[in-house]
Amino acid sequence: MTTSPLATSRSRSPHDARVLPTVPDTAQLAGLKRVTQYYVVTAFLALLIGVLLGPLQALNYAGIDLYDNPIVKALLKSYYQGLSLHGVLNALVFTQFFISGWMLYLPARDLGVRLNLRFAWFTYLLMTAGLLTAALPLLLNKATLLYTFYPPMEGSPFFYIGAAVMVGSSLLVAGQVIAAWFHWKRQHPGQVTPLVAFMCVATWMMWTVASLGLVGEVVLMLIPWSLGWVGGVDPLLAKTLFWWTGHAIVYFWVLPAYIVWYAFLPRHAGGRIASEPLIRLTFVLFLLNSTPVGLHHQYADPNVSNFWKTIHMFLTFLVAVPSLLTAFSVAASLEDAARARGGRGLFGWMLKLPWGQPAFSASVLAMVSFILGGAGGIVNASAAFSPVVHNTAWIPGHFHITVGTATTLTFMGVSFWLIPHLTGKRLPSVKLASAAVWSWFTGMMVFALGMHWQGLLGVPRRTQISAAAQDVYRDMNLKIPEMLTGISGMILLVSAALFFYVLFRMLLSPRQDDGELSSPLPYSEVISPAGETLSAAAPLVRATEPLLALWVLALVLVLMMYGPVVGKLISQAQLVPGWRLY
Ligand code: HAS
Ligand code: CU1
Repeated sequence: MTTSPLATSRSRSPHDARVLPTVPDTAQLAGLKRVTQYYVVTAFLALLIGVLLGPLQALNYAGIDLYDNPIVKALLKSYYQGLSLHGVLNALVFTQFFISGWMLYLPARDLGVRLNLRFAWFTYLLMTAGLLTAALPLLLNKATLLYTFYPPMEGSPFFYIGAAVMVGSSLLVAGQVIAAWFHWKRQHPGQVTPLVAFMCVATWMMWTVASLGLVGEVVLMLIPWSLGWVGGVDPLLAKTLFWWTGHAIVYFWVLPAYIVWYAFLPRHAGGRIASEPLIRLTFVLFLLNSTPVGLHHQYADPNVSNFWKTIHMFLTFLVAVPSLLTAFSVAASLEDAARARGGRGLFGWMLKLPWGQPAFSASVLAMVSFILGGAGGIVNASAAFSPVVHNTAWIPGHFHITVGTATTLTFMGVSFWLIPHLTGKRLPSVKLASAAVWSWFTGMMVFALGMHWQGLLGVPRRTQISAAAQDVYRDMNLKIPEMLTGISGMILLVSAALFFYVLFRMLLSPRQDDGELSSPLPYSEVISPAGETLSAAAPLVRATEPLLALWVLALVLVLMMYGPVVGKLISQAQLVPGWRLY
């Protein structure tokens, strides 16, 4: 444990929670809070629409086809249009808007820097314009491509342009945060970057490397092709570039939740962060290793050598390590909290945790779901198991307890204190918020059980099994998992109703104060802090501080692990024309 001389001279004990630097001025703070609020509320509006479409998919996997219902038919042309909207709004739009607000606000506060708010608003408006541009063809059934938009399925150019603008705007947020960090570094030579800012900057840096594949695919291939400027597209090359981004994007979704689990959850629990140096190591491992693993989505694809598939498989196992570090580190924080409240015994201490507090239970139940989601991920990544689960219902089972719970439930829990913090409004009902959290967790766990089970029995993903192919599944003994999946859809519908009721009641209630005192950022105390001056810091802190050099290393690693694969596909590209299927 290292305590910096600076910290001692301020007579802070190493256990103290971080004291936030003073805000440059009140207008800046109010403006920053407002733009953050816009990001967060837009995110939840997307989630609202996306989530309402979920029960249709759950009922489909229960053998009940609602897509023939006249009301549904008037709104959605097909199962695939519903599924495309559900996936794009929940997985791509909700996450990106929430994260862009969350990881703009946190580092700005943590570093105490002044941001160019005009630029922040410009980025928000650009992202929203991108969203609307992509949403229009989606709603008009001109981009029914599912959220992976694999060519040669072809959609309206507006969809691809909107998607590119959205991703581009997230990179502008990344740029603004990284530039603010550079500015802070210049003004604070020899100092250790504060933990929350460190986690945000590392995540944004990871995203800039990760997003290159998708940007390349959309800008160089899909937009010119959908505009008719080129006659065809190489599906395998496009898919490979997609998964360059597509795996790492899952860490872009989950690391902002890790920030909550590491930095704020201990405070909600009444405990302390275990070790800042360890957290910094975790984020650096994610920066380096999140991206060069995407071929684990393509074990079944031709013309990608087994050599590279195997390398990506081992790198995937390696990227589970920082998640395992997180599991043990955060569990230690929770145990610390529970024992401080008088908890006893090997497991009995868990009873002392504040399970009735929704901001706490949302994060911890999200983490519990992620134990199973992560274990399932390791199964997916194993080339030997992949043929059993790939393209089956197991996969949506996996991602509803990762992005659908680990990420989403954590963000829901954050909204219970972040909205009061940003707006000075109050959470209207702890009981209803708790009910929303526990029912979301229950619904998702039941959904995951039903879908993993169906997947193991061989039921394919992305299939309207309720309509066309029932006979094929007649002898499969699907009754119980189908029933579980259907019931879970109903539980989640009730849960969503509770959550959005609480959210909108909160947003529409009158402002009580400025939120700084009634709902401050819940910084936690630290058992083993990183210290404030680099020269006095532990070797692990000094090794993780040069994020710029580590960023370059991450880029080099990705080019090494993807260069030969993409190079070969480019040199052998076979352009095929597009199809419109639905
Ligand atoms: Fe995954 C497919 C492998 C993590 C999301 N994944 C997907 C898809 C999505 C997704 C959306 O290798 C579908 C894509 C599509 O449409 O085709 N995934 C992994 C692996 C991990 C992993 C190895 N996935 C995630 C995360 C996601 C996510 C995170 C979103 C946020 N995934 C795959 C593979 C596929 C795949 C293949 C392709 C499958 C195929 O065939 O198509 C790892 O990162 C997981 C590591 C995690 C752990 C768990 C750590 C546990 C923690 C919680 C601890 C809890 C505590 C609470 C402390 C090792 C941190 C204690 C409680 C108390 C009360 C004390
Ligand atoms: Cu992946």
